Amino acid sequence: MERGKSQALYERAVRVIPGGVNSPVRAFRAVGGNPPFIERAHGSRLVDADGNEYIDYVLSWGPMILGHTHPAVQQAVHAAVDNGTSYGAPTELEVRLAEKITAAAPSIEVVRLVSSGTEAVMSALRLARGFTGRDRIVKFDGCYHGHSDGLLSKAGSGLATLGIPDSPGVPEAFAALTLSVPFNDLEAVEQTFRSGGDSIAAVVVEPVAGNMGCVPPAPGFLEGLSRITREYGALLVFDEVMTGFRVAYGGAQQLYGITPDLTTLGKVVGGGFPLAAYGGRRDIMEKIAPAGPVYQAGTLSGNPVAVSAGLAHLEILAQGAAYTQLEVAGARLEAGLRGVMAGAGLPCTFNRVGSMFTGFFSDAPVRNYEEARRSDATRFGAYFRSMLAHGVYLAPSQFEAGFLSTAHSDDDIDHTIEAAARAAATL
Ligand code: KE4
Repeated sequence: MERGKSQALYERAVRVIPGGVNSPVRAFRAVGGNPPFIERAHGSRLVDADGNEYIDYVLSWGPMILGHTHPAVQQAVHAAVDNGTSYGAPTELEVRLAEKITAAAPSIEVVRLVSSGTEAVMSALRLARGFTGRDRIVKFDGCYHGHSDGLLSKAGSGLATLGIPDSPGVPEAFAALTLSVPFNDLEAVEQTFRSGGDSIAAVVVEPVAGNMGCVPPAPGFLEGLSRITREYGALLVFDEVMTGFRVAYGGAQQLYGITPDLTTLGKVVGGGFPLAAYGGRRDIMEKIAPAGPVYQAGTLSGNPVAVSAGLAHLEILAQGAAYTQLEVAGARLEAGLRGVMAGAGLPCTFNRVGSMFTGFFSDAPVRNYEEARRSDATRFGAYFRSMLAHGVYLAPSQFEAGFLSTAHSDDDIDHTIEAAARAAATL
């Protein structure tokens, strides 16, 4: 596979961009080699600067659920751009998207649009503290909620990928306000609340974890979080930046029948543009300025081009057929990959919820971060490099989720399974 142009671009990039990338996981540090520089994408495919084509299971880390350059999304964006790209003033488009979001997830009575998942979660937790008058937050080891200061302790995603336990630059005073406990461990949550529940503003959770690799909630886990937070007067915040409009049109809260107090959204809702959101109970959200005293703002919040892309995504996803198609494709991919690893005698635990998934090189269940860390990340690196060489672009970390889109064909999946068989023979 020719890689000369990507390599030359990488050597230029590292001189002017930290690590040559604008987000750490893109650097391939955990899997070895330097990343291909992508030039264009279409449907299920990426094409790099050297003309190599890949079946894309990263999909911009989740947003591109309809595949790249979906005609309806492209048309909506082109039309929006022709009307101007940013006004810094309210538009009908934002009202329409807010109405779609609140219709999709009944727990979201009022919603504020922002520009990134980090901003959505940071704002939701400031609101939870402002609403409850309490300071502490409970999160879960291996869950990642963006890079705001208080949330980088024992986080997943890039910190897990790079093996960074926490980040320098976060004042101890901030970190001390975040308590992190094992995912799927209700007893640990109970114990944390018993020892100080009246100072806890909120529990923030990825209802299906994606940032330690895909780890579904254990039966009763989410219900337990709802009970405990209610009992102690804390808020339950579902970080659905990854799962929102991904695992179901109404997100994980629809799939598991749980009503959080606040929800954050991102990725799919932005249709591939910098758009995210946070929302929830009206009595809580109306504490947000200018309706209330909790301040949050953003120059490009509700940007008309981004909102147009999000609306185009949701108009198609609301029809429902996409989720049936994604479940069938996910099951086909899972069965194929499980068969390959079993046939090669390789330990493999495969976690999947709909069209988000992770194959762990582990012979034990993966139900939390500690168990995820037992996976053979070195073997994953070799697998990743072999798959890439055979035109399959996986998430470049054992501790990330992969995604399918409605543009992935049966042939794409069959090619992926064949590539996995070739890779498995070398592991
Ligand atoms: P952003 O600020 O990257 O838009 O969203 C942060 C975020 C918040 N919550 C959840 C559940 C998330 O998964 C994310 C971002 N996810 C990572 C990938 N696991 C984005 C990829 C990256 O960091 O480059």
